[in-house]
Amino acid sequence: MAFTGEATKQAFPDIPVIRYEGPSTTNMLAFRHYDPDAIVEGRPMREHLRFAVSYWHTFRGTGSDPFGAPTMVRPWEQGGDPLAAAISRTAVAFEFLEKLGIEYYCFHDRDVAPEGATLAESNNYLDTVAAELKRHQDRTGIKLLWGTANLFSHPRYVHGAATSCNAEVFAYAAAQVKKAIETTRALGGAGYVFWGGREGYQCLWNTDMKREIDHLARFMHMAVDYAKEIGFSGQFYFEPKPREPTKHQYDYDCAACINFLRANGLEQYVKMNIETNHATLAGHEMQHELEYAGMQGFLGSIDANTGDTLVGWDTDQFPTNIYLTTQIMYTILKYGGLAPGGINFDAKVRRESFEPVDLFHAHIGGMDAFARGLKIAAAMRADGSIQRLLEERYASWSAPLGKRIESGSETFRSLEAEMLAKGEAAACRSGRQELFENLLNTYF
Ligand code: XUL
Ligand code: CO
Repeated sequence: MAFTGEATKQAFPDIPVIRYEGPSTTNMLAFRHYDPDAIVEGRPMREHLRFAVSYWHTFRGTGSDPFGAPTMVRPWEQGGDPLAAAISRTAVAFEFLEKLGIEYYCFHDRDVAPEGATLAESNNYLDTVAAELKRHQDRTGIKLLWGTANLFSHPRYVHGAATSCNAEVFAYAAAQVKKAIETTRALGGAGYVFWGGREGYQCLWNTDMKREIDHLARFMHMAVDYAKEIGFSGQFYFEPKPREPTKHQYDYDCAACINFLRANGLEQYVKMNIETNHATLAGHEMQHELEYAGMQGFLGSIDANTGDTLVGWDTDQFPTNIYLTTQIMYTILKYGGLAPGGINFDAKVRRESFEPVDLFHAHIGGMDAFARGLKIAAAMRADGSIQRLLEERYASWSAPLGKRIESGSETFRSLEAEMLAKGEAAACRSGRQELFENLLNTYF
C-alpha cells in the first residue's frame, strides 16, 4: 500500500512506511515475516490475516491505571473542542494504518466521536466524524472490519445496558446500538460486535438473572431485525468474557455464548468474536475456544492479544508468542479462514511504553508473530504428521464397530452383546502427548 497521507499534517513524521524486509534485516521498523502478497495455501497473507487496529486502545488509550495518571505522549492530542479533536484524530489514525499497511480498523461509537449532552447531540457528533472516516476510507482503501457501541463507560450503564434493571436504560442502549449499526453500515463495515460490557452481575441477591438474560436476547433480536430492515448485511459477533467489569459476565465463554444464541433462536445470525485474554480469564486456552466455536460453525473473528499468567486481569498485551499464534492460525486454517472476520489487535502498549513509536513496535511485533504462526501452521498442515498421529489415535473409530456406533446403528443391547462375547475391550494405546509436543517443536 502506498502512503497517500495528508503529508503536511503527519503525526508520525519520523516513521517511514513499514515494509517487509525478511528475517535477516536488522531494521526494527520492518516486517521480518509479514509479507502481505506472499502466498500461503494458495492465498496472499493479507487475505488470511485481515489485520485490524483497535481505535480504542491505539488512539484513545491514555496509559492511566487504577493507581496512576495518563502517561502516553501523544503530541497530536492538543485538547480543546472534543469534536474538533475527534476529527483531527481520524487523520492520525489513517496515517498510522497506512504506514503499517493494515487494511482494517474497529471502533466503538464513543471512541471515534465524543458523547454529547443529549442522545441527539451524540448522534450528530458521530455523523460528523463518520463522514470524515468515510473520506479517509475512500482516499486510502482502508475498511471497517467491525463497529460496536460503548454501552459500559457512561454512568447510565452502571447496572448494565440490555440487562439493566432500568427499562429506560435498555431503551437508551437500543437507540445507541441502532445508531451504531447505521454508522457501521454507512462505512461499509463487514461486521458488528456485541461484547457484554456490564451485562452480568456482582450479587445474585439483587439480581433477577433470568429476566436480565431474557432482555439480552430481546435486545439482540431487535438488532438483528433492524439490520434486516435497513439492509445491513455485515456479520454479527458475540464476544465472550468471563468477568471484569462484573463478577459474572453472561457471555462467559464460547460454550455459554453459543448456548445463549441457540436457546434464543439467534444461532443463524451471530458468530463468535474470540479474544485470547478473555479465553485465558475463563480458564481456557485460546485454541480451545477457537476449536469449540469452529467445530460448531461459530468461528467468526478474533481479538488478538495476550494476558499474563502472573497477572489475573485483562492486560490486553500485544501477542508475540509464536506458539500461541501457531495454535491460533492452525485452527483458523482448519476451519477455512476468518473472512469476513479478521484479526483485530484488541491490545494496548504498556503504560511504560509511552512514546508514539511504541505503537509501531507493538503492531509490527503482533503482525510478524501472526505471519510466522501462519507459515508454521501451513507447514504443519502440508506435512500432515500431526494429523496422521491424531487419526491413528482414533483408528478404532474407523474400524467396523466404531463406524457402526458413529452411524447410529448400534444400541446399548447390541454393544452389551458384543462385549459379553469379547469379555474385555481391546487394550488402550499410549496417548503420546510428548511425541506430539516434540513433533510440534520440529516446525519452529
Ligand atoms: C473488552 C473488550 C472490548 C470488546 C469490544 O474487554 O474486549 O473492547 O472487544 O467492545
Ligand atoms: Co475485545
